[in-house]
Formats: sequence, structure tokens, C-alpha cells
Amino acid sequence: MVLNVGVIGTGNIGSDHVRRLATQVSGARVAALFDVDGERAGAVADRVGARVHSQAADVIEDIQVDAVVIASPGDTHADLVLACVAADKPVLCEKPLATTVESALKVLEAEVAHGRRLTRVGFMRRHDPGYRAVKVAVDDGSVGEPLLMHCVHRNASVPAGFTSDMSLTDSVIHEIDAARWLLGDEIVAATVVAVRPSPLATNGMRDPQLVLLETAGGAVVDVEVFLHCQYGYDVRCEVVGANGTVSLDTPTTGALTRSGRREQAVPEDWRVRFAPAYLDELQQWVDGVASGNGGGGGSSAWDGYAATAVAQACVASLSSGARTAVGLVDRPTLYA
Ligand code: NAD
Ligand code: ISE
Repeated sequence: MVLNVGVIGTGNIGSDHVRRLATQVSGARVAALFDVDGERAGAVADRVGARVHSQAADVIEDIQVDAVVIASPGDTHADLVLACVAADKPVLCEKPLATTVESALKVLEAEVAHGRRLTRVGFMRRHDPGYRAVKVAVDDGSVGEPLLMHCVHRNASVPAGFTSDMSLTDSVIHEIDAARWLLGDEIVAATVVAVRPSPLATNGMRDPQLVLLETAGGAVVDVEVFLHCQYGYDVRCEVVGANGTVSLDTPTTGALTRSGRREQAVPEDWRVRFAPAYLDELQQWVDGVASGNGGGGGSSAWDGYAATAVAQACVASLSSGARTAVGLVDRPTLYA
């Protein structure tokens, strides 16, 4: 059986997902797509032989579309996921699930009322071989009880229009999900310290920032987020346990040794660094949907809601300078 996928949003990551679905993922084809930029949608559709619709709802309601990938901007996600749930279609929604806690909660409530998990959120680090190795070492007790997690999230630069809040809601949200997943615990408080801004940060953006996250069980996670680091894309993670530590492997794209020096290439951006993770994420999702379980494991709507709630607490802390508590609703049994 071939899964017919509809894609909404064909920008940076949407067009990449279309290419992967069409050429690398087995058991799937891109049947239909939509982007508000019709020319862009047309060009992407031509490459893979997909239909172009004139609105997102038409992709979701297309009877020849079995499942939907959402890769439009974050503030469009919640309404589109709600439409997928109403249409009983499995959906892989790029992060974030929603840009407000209220809209994330609406998704959660709709899915609970529907009675079946249809939503996966594109927190692809759960599919990265390096992160998976860290998870194994934490879960099998190799490093003992996890106490601390140190993270670095650096981008060479970000597009114009990227804001201080987006460092938290668009970038640190990956560490928020990774910390909840690796430590198996909810985050209950966030504190953000804005560092003296890099002279290269534009539009008054507070960059870098330091983020402290506290878990219910008392572990603490620190994140340096620096989105104008210039030199490349650099994501690091170390979990410090009672008996040892485990660090993320940071794959390079090449190593050059000559003239008494060794140089290692740094990936240019997330496309390069996490390419295997995006592919594994899509393949697992396609296999899961095809086997009738709505898309299998990975980040659920609950994970998407919790990450949004923590990211919003970070935004509040950046603005107030104060430690900010995270209040989550009770976890519905659908996500037990
Ligand atoms: P982008 O701006 O390159 O692409 C967004 C596309 O959506 C554009 O083509 C735009 O025309 C289109 N669009 C805008 N409004 C729309 C609407 N209402 N309906 C349909 N299409 C619409 O952005 P991007 O970098 O591709 O990011 C898209 C999403 O993917 C964001 O939520 C972002 O956070 C996420 N993302 C995730 C990762 C990751 O590592 N998992 C990496 C990059 C982006
Ligand atoms: C982007 O949207 C992503 O999700 C990347 O993984 C992240 O590293 C980057 O900072 C975000 O802007």
C-alpha cells in the first residue's frame, strides 16, 4: 500500500519534506499540496507530480489524501491540526504544535474528544542517532540518576524578522522537548537571562540568551541559545548523572589534516545536521500510519502542548526577568 500524503507549506522544510517523501521514504507519495505562494507550490508540485490545491482545507479534505504534513508557519499550525482531527486524518505537524497555550489546549481537547491519537509533532531530535544514544544511556542507568543537562543551540544566523521571543519558541523549543523526553520528566519552571547582545544581532534581538529549566523531579537543564554565532550550526547536549555523563555525538561533515593542523567542518545548518533524523521521522510516521496506529510513537499532541507551555513560560521570564512557573493541565489518559 502507498500512503498518499498532502503537504501544507512548501518553504524551506516543507519542500525538503516533499523531496524526502517523493524520493527517499518508502511506501509514500506526495499526492497534493498547498502554499499561499502559489508559484512556489506549483514548482514543488511539478517536481513530484502532485496536485496543487487553492486552499489548505482542500488538501485536508481531499479524499485521495490519507495523511497530512504541515510545514507552514507556526501560528497556522493549531487550526490546521484541528481540521485534520475533524477529518480523521493522521497529521505530522512541524514544531511548534501551536504558538499559544490556549490553541495547543484546543488541539489536545479535540483529540481527546475524538478518542484516537492522530497528531505527531516534528520534534525530529528524537530520531537523531546521537540523541538516541544519549537516551539509551540515561534509560539503562549507565550514568546513574540524571541530575543536570547542559545544552548549546547555535545557528550561524537567522532570517530577518526573527525575534528574541522566537529564540525560545522556535529554537529552544527543541531543547524543551529533548529534555522532557531524555529525562522523562515535566518541566515546572523556567528562567531566562538575556546576555549582552552580539553586535551582529539585528533589530534589537536579544541574542545570545541563557535558559534554565527545572524539572518536577529536581533536575536542572541549562541552554545557551545563540543564533548569530557565524561559524555554523552547532547543537550540543550532555546529561550529567550521579555516576557519569553522556554527551551527544556532534557529527561533522568532514575532517582535514594537513600542515600540522586538523580541521573539522561544522554543518552549515539544521538541514545538513539533522538530515538523517528528518528521514527517520518521516519513515516511522509513514510506517505507523500505514499500519493503522495513527503515526506511531514520537512526539504526541501532549508533548506539543507541554513544549508550548514551557516556551511561553520562557517568553514571560525573558520579559519579566523572573523565574516563571509552568502550569500544565492534568495529562489525559489518551497520552498515558
Ligand atoms: P518558510 O518561511 O521557509 O516556509 C513556510 C511556507 O509556508 C512558505 O512557503 C509560506 O509561503 C507558506 N505559508 C505561509 N502561510 C501559509 C498558510 N497559511 N498556509 C499554507 N502555507 C503558508 O519556513 P520554514 O523554515 O520552512 O518553517 C516552517 C515550519 O517548520 C515552522 O513551523 C518552523 O518552526 C518549522 N521548522 C522546523 C525545523 C526543524 O528542525 N524541525 C526546521 C525549520 C523549520
Ligand atoms: C528552526 O526553525 C529549526 O527548527 C531548527 O532546527 C533550529 O535549529 C532553528 O534555530 C529554528 O529557527
